[in-house]
Amino acid sequence: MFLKKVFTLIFIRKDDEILLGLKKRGFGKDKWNGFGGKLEHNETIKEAAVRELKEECCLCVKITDLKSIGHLEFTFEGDSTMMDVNVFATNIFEGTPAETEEMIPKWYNCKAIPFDDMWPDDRFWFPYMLRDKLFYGKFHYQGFDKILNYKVEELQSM
Ligand code: 6U4
Ligand code: NA
Ligand code: NA
Repeated sequence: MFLKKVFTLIFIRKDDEILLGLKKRGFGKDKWNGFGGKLEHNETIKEAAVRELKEECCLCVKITDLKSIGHLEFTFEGDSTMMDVNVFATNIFEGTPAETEEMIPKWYNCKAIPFDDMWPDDRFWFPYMLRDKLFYGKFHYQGFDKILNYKVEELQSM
């Protein structure tokens, strides 16, 4: 049995660009990724996604503009925790991305995603997101660099 921990992950899209952030500390340090984190007490998943985006790169989005686009599950050899990651996207936002204590934001062209400096699983599910397909992915890691086994599939609905 796994102990499930819920996380959010949000991607901001603008024309042919996507906003990524370089994590400055903690889990996933020095990797480019979307913005997100754990839920706080009494918070819904979408409320957490909006809060984390604001905290991590100073952008504001409305809950009603968030689209659920994917679901990811991560497990690690020798660890009974399952990271349950709810992925969201929107192209409606207010503000200009700014560096914070946690992240350095940067717009990337969708054809030039820096996969070598991201979580290894990202290259398997980003293509679904970039083609506007809903997806489910499940990855079992050894350490944080090696994927022992995985499954990714397109979903018809979330
Ligand atoms: P604190 O304790 O406040 O620093 P918090 O911001 O709540 O942490 P954090 O940053 O640890 O949470 O959350 C991890 C973030 O990384 C979430 O947005 C989910 C995302 N994430 C975790 N594993 C991932 C993976 N293998 N691939 C990926 N994103 C992942 O693309
Ligand atoms: Na975070
Ligand atoms: Na956070």
